[in-house]
Formats: sequence, structure tokens, C-alpha cells
Amino acid sequence: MIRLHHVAFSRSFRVLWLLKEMGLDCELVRYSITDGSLRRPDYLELSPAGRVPALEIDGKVLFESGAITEYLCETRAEHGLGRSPGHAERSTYLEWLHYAETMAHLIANLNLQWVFLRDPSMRSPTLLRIEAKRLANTLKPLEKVLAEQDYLLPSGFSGADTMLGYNFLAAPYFVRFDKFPNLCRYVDRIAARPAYLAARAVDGKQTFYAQDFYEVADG
Ligand SMILES: N[C@@H](CCC(=O)N[C@@H](CS)C(=O)NCC(=O)O)C(=O)O
Repeated sequence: MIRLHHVAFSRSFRVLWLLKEMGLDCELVRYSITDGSLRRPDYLELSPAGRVPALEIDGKVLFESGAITEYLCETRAEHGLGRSPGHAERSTYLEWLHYAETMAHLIANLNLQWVFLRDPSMRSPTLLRIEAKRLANTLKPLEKVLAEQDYLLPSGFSGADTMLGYNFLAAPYFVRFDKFPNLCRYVDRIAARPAYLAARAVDGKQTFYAQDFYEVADG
């Protein structure tokens, strides 16, 4: 039995989607990010920083979406979503897989300021501007790579896409994508995959963002 500890529209979507790509069923334990349930002692036993995802599998509990992605791709290699040591794309695979967190921490900072700090006077317009700019900068290398190929690796879809693809649920709330046409086509491509659609259906309509776009005033 595989059990995924999950918050809708969060980084645990990466694992939910990857499991769907592999055709593996999981039991879902849902949490709210705001009700304190991720800080309960029983949850901290599973994920020491009180974060999602955590995945119960093969008699152990894993945390960190990148580690879970690598573990699933390595132990379920028959699905062809990893690139093993010795594979020509191994290093590129690892780079993009972990690049997902370079982007995600910027998104997390923007979420913190825009969504979690409900009193606007607590926000820093300077930080909002810097973080949105830094997030936009992370899209530039992706735009370049995706001019040449459909997915992050030349040979096709992989766990790097399930890691990074999640970020495109959130990034468009903070960065205008019209300057990134290859990226827009990529987002459409991943969003049309049956496993992605199945994972999105589990989460339903997003309720995290109250606006379509979070614009930072010029300063
Ligand atoms: N590097 C970790 C980050 C996990 C993480 O921060 N997840 C967020 C949701 S996107 C979370 O659980 N936040 C809860 C909190 O900060 O209290 C991973 O990729 O799994």
C-alpha cells in the first residue's frame, strides 16, 4: 500500500502526478496548510519539518518531493521516468529535477507574502518585486531548452517534468507568461497528459489564490 500525505495545489501534487503517470494507486491523507495539522507530533514523525509531501511506501516513510521522485523513478524503473547513473541524460535529469526547488522557494516566498500575510501592510513591495523578478529569471533557461524539445530532456517525459511541471500551477499568478511562448506550449503539453488531468481531478478547483494575477506596483 502506498499512502501520500497531501495538500491540494502544493508540492505534493508532484508525487500525486508521478504516481498517476506510473499507474500506481495510493491512499491519500489530506491536510490543510493553515489549520496546524502539519505541525502535530504524529505528522512530524512522518515529515520532520512538517511539510508535504510525505510518502509511505515499501515499509518506510519518505519526505522531500525530489527524493521521493528519484526513489520512485529508481525503484519503479520499468516506467522509464528516471535516468539511471551512466545514462547520457543523467546529469541533466538531476539538474532539472532539483531546479524545481530553485523556482519553488521563490513561489513559496511570494505565497507567504501575498496569501498568508492577510494584512497588506505586512507585505514588502520591495521583496515582492525582487522575488517576482527572480522567478521570471528562472523561466528564461527553460524557455531556451523548450525551443528545441517537447519536454525537459531530449529523449522525452521524465520525473524532472513532474517535479518542475507543478511549479506552473503557481508561477503564472506572479509572472506574465506571454514572453515565454515555448514554456506556454510546454505547459499546455503537460496539462493534456491523462495522468496530469487525473491528478488535477483529485485536487479539484484551486481555492488557494483569490486573484488571477498578483501585480506588484512599480517602485
Ligand atoms: N523541499 C520540500 C519542500 C516541501 C514544502 O515546503 N511543502 C510545503 C507545501 S508546497 C509545505 O508543506 N508547507 C507547509 C508549511 O510551510 O507549513 C519538498 O520539495 O518536499
